[in-house]
Amino acid sequence: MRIDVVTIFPEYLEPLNVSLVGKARARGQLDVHLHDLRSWTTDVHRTVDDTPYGGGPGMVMKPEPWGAALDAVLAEGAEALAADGDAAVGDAAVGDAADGDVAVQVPTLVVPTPSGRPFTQELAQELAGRSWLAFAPARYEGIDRRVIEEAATRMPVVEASIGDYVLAGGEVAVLVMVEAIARLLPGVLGNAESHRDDSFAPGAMADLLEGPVYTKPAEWRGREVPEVLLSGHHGKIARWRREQAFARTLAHRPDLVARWQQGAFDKKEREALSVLGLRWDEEQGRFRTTADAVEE
Ligand code: JBQ
Repeated sequence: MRIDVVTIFPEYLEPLNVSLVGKARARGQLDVHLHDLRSWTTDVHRTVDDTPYGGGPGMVMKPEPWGAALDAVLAEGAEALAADGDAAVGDAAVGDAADGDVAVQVPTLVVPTPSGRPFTQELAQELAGRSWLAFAPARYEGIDRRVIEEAATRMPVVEASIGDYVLAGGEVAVLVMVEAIARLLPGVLGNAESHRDDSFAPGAMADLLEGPVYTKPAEWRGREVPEVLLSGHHGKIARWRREQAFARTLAHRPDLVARWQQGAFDKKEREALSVLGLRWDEEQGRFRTTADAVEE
């Protein structure tokens, strides 16, 4: 996968050289290119922002540097990927190739913004299936809207948010997204790790947080590892872990509990849910807690 990032703080993306993403780069599974947005400014002050039309606080990123940057990234990346002979597995271009019968590749443009769609595991999986991503993290109050609109006529654009809190800019959101995407690429995760049990991965563990984990020693500062984990009884261990996961999800993410369907649980699990105060409400089609009943 090729990844381009255009930013006014390329040094903020240094962590991409480290750990899982860094190793994937070193192995050639990930080809990351960082670009300084200011290299596409034309004034002596290298200005990238200006005051918002209509008034209001803060500054808005000017369209011209972003337009020139995206033009350059598109041209550079398309040339590199064509030279690689990668075109056959590329993403669909929004138009036809101008020359020859090989489609010109375009990236999927990912714009981190608090007003984007939620960046979920599902979106990470979708983006992990593309061969080329370009990220456009903004500082200040965001990028002039016309940049996004024009880009969308030339390539797929995804505006996404990593969560409901305020960041100073999109660079950290890029780090989050790239890590979530990179670990899904074939061969990036080692054998020891796997996607199977990820809390949010579709499949067995979907909508369920993972419970507590323990390692040696069996006693530490007077605290013992739960006995069941030392029992060697695999059935009991699996059930205990599932019950812990239920309790933790109820405590931290009642919104996930609201998505649970009764049919997903066997008799013993329903009993465990009942012990946690979770009862199936036939009329509402969802689990209700004792607290729900008190609210009404
Ligand atoms: C976010 F994606 C961005 C970009 C800039 C600021 C942000 N703040 C909160 N959540 O995902 C975000």
